[in-house]
Amino acid sequence: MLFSAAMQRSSEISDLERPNSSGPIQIEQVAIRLIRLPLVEPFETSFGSIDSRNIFLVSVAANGLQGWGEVVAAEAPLYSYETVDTAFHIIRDFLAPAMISGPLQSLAELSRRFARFRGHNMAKAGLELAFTDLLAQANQESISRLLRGTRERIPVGVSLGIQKTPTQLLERVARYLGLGYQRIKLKIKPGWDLEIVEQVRNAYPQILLSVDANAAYTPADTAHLKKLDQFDLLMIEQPLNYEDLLDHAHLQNELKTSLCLDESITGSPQAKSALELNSCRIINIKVGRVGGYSQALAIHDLCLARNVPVWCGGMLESGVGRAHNIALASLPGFLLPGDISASSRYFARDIIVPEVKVSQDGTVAVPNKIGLGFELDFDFIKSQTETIELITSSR
Ligand code: OSB
Ligand code: MG
Repeated sequence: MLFSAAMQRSSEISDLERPNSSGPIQIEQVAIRLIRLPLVEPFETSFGSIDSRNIFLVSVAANGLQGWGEVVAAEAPLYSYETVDTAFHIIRDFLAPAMISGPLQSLAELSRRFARFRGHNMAKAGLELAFTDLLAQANQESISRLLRGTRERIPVGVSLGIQKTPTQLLERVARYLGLGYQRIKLKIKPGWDLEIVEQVRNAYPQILLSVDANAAYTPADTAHLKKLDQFDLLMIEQPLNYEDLLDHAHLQNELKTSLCLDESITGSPQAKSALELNSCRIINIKVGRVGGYSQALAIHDLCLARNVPVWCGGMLESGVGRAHNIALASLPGFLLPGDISASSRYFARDIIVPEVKVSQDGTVAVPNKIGLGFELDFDFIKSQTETIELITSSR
């Protein structure tokens, strides 16, 4: 079944090359908007804690349509070297001028135009997402449909940050299981790992449980990490450094539990290397980390062809980024629950209407409306806006 899905996709792989059915699109304006959204509770990982999200929105305008995307960079270069400020600079000074420099025939043409600029995937992805929303609107279809998504509902999980006490963590696990979430992911770091995983596993012997270390361990911790094997985890996400594919391969060789890579996979060449080296058995796909839909689809297709399950990661996105993640996760290779939680898990109020809801069976509906499939709450966006910058074609 997986195989036939892969075959079916491979004939459609050139979809991104397919000229826009509505003809070439000349982007007239790129708008950058920074807004501040407080988190309902602080989110702590092995690299630090945040209590609000500086949300970076981009919109692109052409022929009376406006497409929206989100740049997932954080304020500090901890998860990635990119930051809100570097992405602002790269978009304003390089990517947006390239984007408006001439008409675009396809999404593939946009990603080729960006490819000569090295790195800065989150900045590139924001504009690719916005362009994809605009293309979907021009074609009068949903983003999921444009990407050849096959699912009407997607399974979801929740990522639980490091807490002050194990009791607080267990309270949150109970709360999200009660809301229907299909998988619990625990953030771990040295000192917050074996004991808390053991407590959660003992309380819930049957649930899908995984851990994410955000690169907090080294190969010297191999014996320690092997102790996680006893907890029947779905996966251990990114235990080692983001550049150490070889060390991950050695670790995977020592472990029963599947490794999943997040930070290490910055594009399809890295995914290919990781799979050839056996650095992991599962891949977390984030459009921001890999530079947009073109790379995300390439990784998806590569994994589907090799029977490697993928799932959609998250970056505490606002509704705009979340809507794009939902569209991506509707593709057939997304076999595991994504980090796509309800809006209310992150924010008291989201910037889209309706907000994203998780149903009691732990799934989220893939909208079939045109474009993003959600309305933007412009009044709320305006009230939270801290910075706006417009880049307009000079011709
Ligand atoms: O490593 O997956 C990660 C959030 C910010 C940065 C990195 C990660 C995360 C999460 C949360 O785990 C995922 C989400 O719910 O958006
Ligand atoms: Mg991760």
